[in-house]
Amino acid sequence: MFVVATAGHVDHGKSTLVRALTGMEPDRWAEERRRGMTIDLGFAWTTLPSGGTVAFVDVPGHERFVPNMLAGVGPVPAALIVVAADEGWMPQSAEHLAALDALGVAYGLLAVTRADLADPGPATARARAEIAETSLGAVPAVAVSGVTGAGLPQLRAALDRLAAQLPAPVVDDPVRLWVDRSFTVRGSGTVVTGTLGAGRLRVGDELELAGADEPVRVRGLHSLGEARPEAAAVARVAVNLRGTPRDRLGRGDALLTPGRFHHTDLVDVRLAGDPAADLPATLTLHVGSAAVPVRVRPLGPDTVRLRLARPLPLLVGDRALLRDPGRHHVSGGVRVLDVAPPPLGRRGAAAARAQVLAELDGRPDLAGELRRRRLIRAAALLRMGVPVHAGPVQDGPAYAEPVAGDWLADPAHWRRLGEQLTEEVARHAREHPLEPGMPVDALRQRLALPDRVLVEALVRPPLRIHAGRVGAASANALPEPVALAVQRVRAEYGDRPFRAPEADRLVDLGLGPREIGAAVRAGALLRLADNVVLLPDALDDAVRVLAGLPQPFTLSAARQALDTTRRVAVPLLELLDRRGATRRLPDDARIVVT
Ligand SMILES: Nc1nc2c(ncn2[C@@H]2O[C@H](COP(=O)(O)OP(=O)(O)OP(=O)(O)O)[C@@H](O)[C@H]2O)c(=O)[nH]1
Ligand SMILES: [Mg+2]
Repeated sequence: MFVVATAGHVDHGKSTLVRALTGMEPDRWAEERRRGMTIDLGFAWTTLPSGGTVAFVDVPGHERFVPNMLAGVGPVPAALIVVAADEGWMPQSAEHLAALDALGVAYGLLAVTRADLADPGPATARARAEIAETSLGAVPAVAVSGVTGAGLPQLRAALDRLAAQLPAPVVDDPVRLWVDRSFTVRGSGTVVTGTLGAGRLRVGDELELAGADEPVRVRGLHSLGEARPEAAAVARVAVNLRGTPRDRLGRGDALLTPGRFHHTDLVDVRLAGDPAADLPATLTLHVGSAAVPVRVRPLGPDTVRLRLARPLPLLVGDRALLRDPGRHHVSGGVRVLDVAPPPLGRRGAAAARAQVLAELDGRPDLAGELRRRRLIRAAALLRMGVPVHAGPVQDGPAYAEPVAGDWLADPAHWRRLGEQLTEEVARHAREHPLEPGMPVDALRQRLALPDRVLVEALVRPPLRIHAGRVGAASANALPEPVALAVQRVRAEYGDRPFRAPEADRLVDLGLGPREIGAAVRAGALLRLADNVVLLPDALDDAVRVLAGLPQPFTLSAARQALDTTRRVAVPLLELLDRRGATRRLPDDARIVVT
């Protein structure tokens, strides 16, 4: 199937032509038929001589309904421009053409209608000249009459040729179905329709709906009036949604492949059309079937920042259109450069941003995104429309290896972070010589990293992570003052290993609780109780001495054999009990366990 939208001034015969081609009535509303004027979008389809199907989105020509027209052409890549032979080029001929040009529509046909009423020559020449100046370029023209049927076979043949020119749709792409209609079907519930430009929909699919917490589920699918289990782009589709109230969605909403679109209310864009300086402060942004008021902030000569009145699922590279509804003026097309732009807080930020934007062209670029964002999750980039695993990407790596989890990093930034981490750890060691390294979370904050897995990934030998801290792999090495104090303990108590320094002696040696903790963690001292420390080899020595006693032995016998005091002997024996080296009997005597 291919989908084509009509375009052209009011009463130039668009709907008459669609009716003549398809035998279907594009004007759905009684009011439209009564007034002989299209108000909202109409839909009809027919089979072409080749056997292919063309579906029409028939748009209104009246100037009041240009927003409806834009909702119809937004998602459609081809246009049938209709000009009446007897009236020729008119204001909405021009406005519709400007809209197609702004959206970058590159495929089209000119039908000069009402050729039974006037010579189609002049209207054809003028229209072709106007169209040639736009993204559509030189288009074939067919003179027709919707009343006599003259020219219709030629028009069908021309539609077939147009269909053959269109690029093949990407059916593997994520779905972004811009809703152009929503209604309720008795017994089925909510149904929305739209033009599926890429991707594939299946009954049972879960889709994302902006602003809804829960995914919505496809209960049924129709295309060309028939129920189908699946529909692949390009197609006109009607989607029946399970359990989604009708008032939850309407024109301008989009049904999305979950996790693939970034909802944004702030975008930086490049203008094709009026210069940034000439734009009013507020305009309407039209993209897909959506129309959203925006505030415009000029940045560079052809770049602006748009603040949207409500978020839209936009991707880098999207084309949209800015229009001034008051003046009936299409300001021009825009190309989305950034869907998650940085805030412009400090002085000079806007000018700096303009420079960055001057380098961007709306083509998703992995290396450039990493350079600018420095650190970002792959999933977040994907949601902006930047392929993270697909290649080839121009001038950059086609694939980026995550540095941790699904975090991607600019290589130069990652190297700098690694250096910064080493410096922070060294500084911490200088300022807190007794601590066994810097806590991972403190490092995460110092380096302003969003996730602690990034800190962990940055730690390289000789640094290591131990017990939630980052320190030198030789973190067991004691700070110098503590090492000296331990040496003095060893010198003084080496020959009477079961004598523990008294509390005031510990103070003299400079061994406070923190220093003792450091020495114990380093394995340089053994703590039996508060302020009761021995050299670490004392345990094995004690077992040897106690094994030489008649078994079982009492506390007092042990104390004497070890040549120590109760202050040491009681906790020492308890420690040996806990380690299974001695066992305490019911009468409080002990034996050495061999
Ligand atoms: N003689 C003649 N009349 C035509 C032809 N095409 C359309 N008309 C008449 O022109 C009038 C407008 O036709 P529509 O098809 O409603 O025009 P439209 O472009 O769809 O108008 P809007 O949707 O309101 O923009 C109707 O009265 C048609 O009967 C044609 O080829 N020949
Ligand atoms: Mg019409």
